[in-house]
Amino acid sequence: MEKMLEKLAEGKCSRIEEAVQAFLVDGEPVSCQRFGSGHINDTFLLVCQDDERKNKYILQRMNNEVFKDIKGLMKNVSGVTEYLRGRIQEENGDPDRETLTLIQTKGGAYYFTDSTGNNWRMYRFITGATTYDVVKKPEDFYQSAKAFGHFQRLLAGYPVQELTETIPDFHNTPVRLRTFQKAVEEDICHRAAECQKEIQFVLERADEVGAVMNLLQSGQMPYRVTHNDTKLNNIMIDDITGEALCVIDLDTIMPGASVFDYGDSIRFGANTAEEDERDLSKVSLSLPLFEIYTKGFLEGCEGSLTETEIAMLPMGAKLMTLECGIRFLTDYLQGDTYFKIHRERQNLDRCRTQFALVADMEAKWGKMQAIVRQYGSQNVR
Ligand code: ADP
Ligand code: GN1
Ligand code: MG
Repeated sequence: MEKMLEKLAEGKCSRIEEAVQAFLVDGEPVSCQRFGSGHINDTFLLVCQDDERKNKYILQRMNNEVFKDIKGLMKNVSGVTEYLRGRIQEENGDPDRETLTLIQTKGGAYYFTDSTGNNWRMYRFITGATTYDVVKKPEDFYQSAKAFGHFQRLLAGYPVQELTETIPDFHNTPVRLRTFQKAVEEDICHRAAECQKEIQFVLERADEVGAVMNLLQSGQMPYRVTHNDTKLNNIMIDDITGEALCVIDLDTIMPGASVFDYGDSIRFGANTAEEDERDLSKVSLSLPLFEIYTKGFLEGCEGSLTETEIAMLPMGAKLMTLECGIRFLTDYLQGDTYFKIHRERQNLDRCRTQFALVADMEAKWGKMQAIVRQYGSQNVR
């Protein structure tokens, strides 16, 4: 075990051994490997052996740069998972598999700060379920849509005032635009010259970025408890039943617009290419996937969305995609300090796929609206 941990420490995750020792696990740690493909946290699969079986855990080093208030963040995660546990029990579900279970530290806390200031948490590993980076079966995407819609319903009664805003202005697209404009002006890495086309693409759409925030701020659209990071790989699909089992990655649960959750799923899952695809001819909005997600999300919301929210779904998809592209480009201009990269220019490639997708949505705008109208008319409150 010690050798294994030393090796991991070399793989630039220092103090992992301290973290493993800090939590109340069943058995002796036998392996610990990097896991998943998230852009923000460092995730490991930890296996511990006791007399009878191997017990699996997810160990995560939270990103201190991205999350400035870890205490508030973990209060959100523990509060929300506890609340969901109760709601799932009321619906005769299995809370051990249908929501995340935090493992406490030996001192009875939900997270551990190591001697260098890194913050760690641990979850019970959910077995018999998988997260997908691309839509392999349309049915999976449909299931994820129902589950994200239902997730919003489950949390409708959560005391919003208890939620910490873990990343202020997370989906405030006008604020994202201003940050981007500042990054272009400052151009600290001298990268703006090679991104002129992309910068222009954003500026041409500057008038549209406030469409959702204006409705929220004027009270024409309700604030709801939203997940805010509804990528397909943030939902676990049961390997046997094929149903969406558990919504994970709860770091960004905050008050927001329902269309944020809908839109971010479309951005990631209804794209015919991967998020960092370099061949832009592969990027497009799949209308069949758009349709299936729209159907599932509205079903999951069980008639709770207002007419305005439904009418704004296409705009939510477009703005979440544009905003994400703006964020990737901003990070590229600022020297790749926010999103993890695994190769040069990956953030620029990611930005380009997002903008190609926005352009394709604009070309398919009428069709997107017709699909939303078709399913929305059956679901309006
Ligand atoms: P990030 O914020 O970096 O995206 P996530 O919380 O989404 O981190 O975790 C990364 C990956 O780890 C997920 O996509 C999923 O595959 C896996 N994962 C996270 N939590 C669990 C869990 N409790 N059980 C099984 N797998 C998990
Ligand atoms: C990040 O953590 P992960 O990989 O699920 C990011 C999202 C972006 C996404 C783009 C906290 O999500 O906002 O949409 O990358 N999360 C945070 O893939 O910034
Ligand atoms: Mg994730």
